[in-house]
Parts: sequence; structure tokens; C-alpha cells
Amino acid sequence: MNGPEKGGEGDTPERGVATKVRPKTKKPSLYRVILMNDDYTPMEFVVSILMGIFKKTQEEATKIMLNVHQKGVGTCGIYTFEIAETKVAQVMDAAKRAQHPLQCTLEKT
Ligand code: TYC
Repeated sequence: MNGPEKGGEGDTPERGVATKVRPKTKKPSLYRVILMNDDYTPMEFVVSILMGIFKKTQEEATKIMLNVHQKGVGTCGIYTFEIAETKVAQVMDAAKRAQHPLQCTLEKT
């Protein structure tokens, strides 16, 4: 189609407001969900949290749990803010209901 020019890319001199089309898609910031070790939360509970909330396999969940157990802290996953925030809330809620002191937080990447 050869309709009238609308952008700023024709061969006529520019006038008025620049309207060059530019895709306006900023990449969302990402957040790491961190799990903290403690001396009381059962290992099986942490594995069940990693499988249920973070969709890890039993093998992945066990590896992450043992890493947190040994190092004191570890990453469960990296998500956009709303998803990360929701997962933290789900972990804290499950831990509270089960009366375990498990702690989970967010960290901007
Ligand atoms: N340290 C706990 C225990 O020995 C297990 C554990 C692992 C707790 C990871 C929390 O984020 C955690 N029962």
C-alpha cells in the first residue's frame, strides 16, 4: 500500500513532532527467591516446598535443600517480581501453617 506518510522515515523534510515507531518493550527486572537454613525445619518439608511451589523434581529439590543445609542459604529460582513475591508468600504461609521456622526472601538480580 502507498498511503500518505505517517512516520519520520520518508524523503520529505521533517516537520512537527517526531513519530518514528519504536517497539516499547522493557525487559522486566528479575528477582531471586532465596531459602534460608535453620536447625528445625525437616528436610522432607523443604523438599516438598521446592517440589510443590517451585516445581522442582525430587532430585533437584533434594540437591537445593542439601545445598541450603550446608551453605546456609540458596536459590530456589529466578522470577519476575509478582511471581517471586507470590512464591515467597506461599512458602512463608506453608511454613507458618506447619509451624516450621523456615524463612524465604527475595533479592533483585
Ligand atoms: N537444616 C535443616 C535440618 O537439618 C534442614 C533445612 C534445609 C532447613 C534447608 C531449612 O532451608 C532449609 N533439618
